[in-house]
Amino acid sequence: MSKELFEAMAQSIIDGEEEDAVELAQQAIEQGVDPLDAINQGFVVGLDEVGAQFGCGEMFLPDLVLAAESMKAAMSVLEPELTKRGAARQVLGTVVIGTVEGDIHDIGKTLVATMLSASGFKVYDLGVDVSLQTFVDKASEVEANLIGLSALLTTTMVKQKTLIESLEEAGLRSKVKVMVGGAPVTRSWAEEIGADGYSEDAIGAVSVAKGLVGAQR
Ligand code: B12
Repeated sequence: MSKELFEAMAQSIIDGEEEDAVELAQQAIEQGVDPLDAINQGFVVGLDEVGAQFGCGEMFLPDLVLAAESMKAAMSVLEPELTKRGAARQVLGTVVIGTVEGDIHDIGKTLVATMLSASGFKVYDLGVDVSLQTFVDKASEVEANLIGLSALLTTTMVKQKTLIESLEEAGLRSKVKVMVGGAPVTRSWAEEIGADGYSEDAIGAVSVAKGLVGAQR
């Protein structure tokens, strides 16, 4: 049952059919499907397929845009559900998160932010194309325990490294932990740039964040 639903979800993203995506997301909630399963086993599968076809020249930018819009429409239905499921917890820590400058991909970053928030973190989501100074200033202003940096392009990953250097220069490196992620980001990159944490997905991000602030996993 869910398998067919997940396949239809993936297809709605591949076809860029926003209305179908919304309807399928609503169906998932009505049928009691875990919203995170709907995201990861349904919609993201379609987005990955679109990304792969774009990468080898079989789909083009308008296809990518339509797929992303459909994905965001589905997320707008599923995210409140994710938040509801994790509501009313003690505050585990404060996180400032955003997509680094030069990069406007926000679907994965927003999912990580939602999951952190649903798991009990106070989250300041700075959005996309965020300047390094904005991260540093906000982290300082809200006395963040953690900064989360998302980068989806090989050309913008390097900003994660620069941010860590900026924190060092500002004398803040010992006060705030840095967690990095995004499709091209790997554990070895995270280690190379001196990040404190890395995760390849949103569930992992929550457990890494808990570990970094010393909360129970
Ligand atoms: C959707 C999409 C777009 C949409 C973005 C819409 C939006 N609002 O986000 C649009 C159409 C705008 C777009 C634009 C571009 N894109 Co694009 N895009 C994608 C696509 C298909 C999916 C990305 C996505 O949302 N995935 C789903 C989410 C859930 O996954 P995720 O982002 O990886 O996030 C997960 C993890 O990485 C992790 N994570 C993410 N952030 C963080 C942060 C922390 C702290 C942690 C711990 C974890 C974590 O957890 C998340 C949840 O599980 C990818 C291909 C792909 N499969 O990745 C290409 C892709 C990233 N794009 C690509 C390119 C080239 C571009 C453009 C340059 C195209 C162009 N010629 O203009 C522009 C760049 C614009 C810019 N300056 O940023 C390339 C990048 C190639 C490279 N090596 O750098 C890719 C890989 C496609 C490809 N195969 O060529 N894109």
